[in-house]
Amino acid sequence: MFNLIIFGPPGAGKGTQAQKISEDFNLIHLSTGALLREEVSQQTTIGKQVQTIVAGGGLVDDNIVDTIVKNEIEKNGPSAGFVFDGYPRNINQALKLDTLLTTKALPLVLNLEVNQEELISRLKLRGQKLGRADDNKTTISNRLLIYAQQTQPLLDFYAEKERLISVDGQGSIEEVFEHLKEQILKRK
Ligand code: B4P
Repeated sequence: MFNLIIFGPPGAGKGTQAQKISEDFNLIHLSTGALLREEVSQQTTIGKQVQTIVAGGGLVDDNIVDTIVKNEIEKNGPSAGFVFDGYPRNINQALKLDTLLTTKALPLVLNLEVNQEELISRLKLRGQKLGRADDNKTTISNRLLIYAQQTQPLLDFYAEKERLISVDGQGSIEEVFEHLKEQILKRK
């Protein structure tokens, strides 16, 4: 079994593509954003703790997110392969993930490249359609800024380890998926 990280700024299509990849390659889709939103909607102890941060587009504390990911990996047993979506988002999380996967193949990183105008327009559209608390103008700017400061530097981290593949994320959902699939099959 193998592992993948789907990487990119907010609105790049991570969740969309991770879903399709997980179905096609029989991997488990692990979205930290979705898991955090679930904690919030259930109003668990963690959910109450993180709801303001998630709604404002800030990064949730590493210990909370790392624990959620660790639990999901353990829950699914040693033979499961994952598509990590939205994780890691900073260098500490990236180092943590590699330690959590010591007995598994270290994930290849698929980076979706999408220009800023397109990102903003996709997120605004989703805000209008689904009403997600963090898809509004102010929060979108905050998320893009945090991405640039804390998450984007991981591209160098993975490139140095020769684990990074960048793909144009600007075609249709199907076109982007075909490009990703081609890259995965080359390395599988
Ligand atoms: P996420 O859920 O990861 O939010 P996201 O970055 O917006 O990605 P998402 O997967 O939802 O959107 P996508 O690009 O697929 O995180 C939410 C929040 O949770 C964070 O702000 C943070 O507070 C917290 N969090 C999560 N992980 C964390 C971590 N590791 N550490 C700390 N905090 C964490 O899609 C966007 C839109 O584009 C969709 O509407 C989609 O339909 C559309 N789209 C996709 N592909 C398209 C295409 N090819 N063409 C046109 N539209 C497309």
